Amino acid sequence: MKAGIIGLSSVGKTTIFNVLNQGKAVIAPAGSRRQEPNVGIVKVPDPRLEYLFTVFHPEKETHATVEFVDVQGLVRGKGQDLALAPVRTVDALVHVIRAFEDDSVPHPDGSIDPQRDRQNLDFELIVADLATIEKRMERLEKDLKKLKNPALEKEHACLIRAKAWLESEKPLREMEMSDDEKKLVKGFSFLSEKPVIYVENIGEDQLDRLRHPLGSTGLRPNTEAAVICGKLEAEMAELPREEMQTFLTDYGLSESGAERLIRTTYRLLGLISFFTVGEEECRAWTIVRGTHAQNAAGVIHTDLQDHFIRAEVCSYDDFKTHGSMHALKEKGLLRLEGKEYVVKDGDILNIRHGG
Ligand SMILES: Nc1nc2c(ncn2[C@@H]2O[C@H](COP(=O)(O)OP(=O)(O)O)[C@@H](O)[C@H]2O)c(=O)[nH]1
Ligand SMILES: [Mg+2]
Repeated sequence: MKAGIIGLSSVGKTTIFNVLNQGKAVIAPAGSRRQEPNVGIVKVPDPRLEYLFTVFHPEKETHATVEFVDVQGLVRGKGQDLALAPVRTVDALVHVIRAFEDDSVPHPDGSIDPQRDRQNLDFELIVADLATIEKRMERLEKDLKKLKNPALEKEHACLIRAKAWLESEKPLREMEMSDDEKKLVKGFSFLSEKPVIYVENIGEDQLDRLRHPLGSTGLRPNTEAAVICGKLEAEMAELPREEMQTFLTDYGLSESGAERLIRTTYRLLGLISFFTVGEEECRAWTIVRGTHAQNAAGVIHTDLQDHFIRAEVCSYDDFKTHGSMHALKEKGLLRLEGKEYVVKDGDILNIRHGG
């Protein structure tokens, strides 16, 4: 699962990408344009998994991951095809919006206005999608003149609806669609259809906003919001773990902005984790919410899916309360579930198979 970081230039995209990666992608000097996107695989922080490591002391500790892609800045109204191409393939957008004041970092529109920038970029996505639709409709209408084909007619009707929606300046992520339409639309990789996290990059003089997390009220469908201070996070990422903890506590925060952002992205993508445990490896596996046990087994190995018999399941909370698999078994809290069982976030699974 991949998330693409987008936004105007010099809003802090690469700074935030680096913080997420605890890595060192090149920060282009303000105003320059770099072509290749930075790509990073980021561990999803999970205190539950950390606890399991302390119980099992496994040889291998494996977190779930999300991939982040950092593309070059977008320029308003300049035909975004080039800049947006790497973003077509991502599953969600992380839209970084500048809220920090800093005279040494120029803003393309001359002033700091997060609301305006957010609307402008949303508008760019809508325009890019309209261009995609118009191109396809031209072709489609030619073909339909030659041959009446029910599949093409259906596509045409769907695109007409999507076009009208976009023309009313609404993103496709807010349009209700039938399953058929969803499938059709998927093939176009529309930008305004992707779920989005709006990330406000605040200045060090606005840190009190971190202590007032945004609720989900007022959020549009398929969106999340987060506040982060790129500069502070970059400084924090340099600190050893314990010092970082003290630092956070001093600010009255329970986790870093980077951790919060990664977890928010994971949630927005509709992802949850289940665990496998043992002395060899403790691991978090990623599945889409609603996945059945047999398919979840397939994420570990196709053999486990093919020869699936039962899943031995307990919840993380039960495990934590009782402290060992043995105790759970005695209490009857270790369940045997069939292939249709819907795996829950935090389930600990042991796949019984006949392979
Ligand atoms: N004052 C301040 N400067 C920042 C912050 N985040 C990024 N910058 C600076 O803004 C400039 C552009 O940052 P960069 O991450 O390259 O932006 P990008 O073009 O969106 O990738 C750099 O000089 C950063 O040091 C912040 O939170 N506060
Ligand atoms: Mg950059």
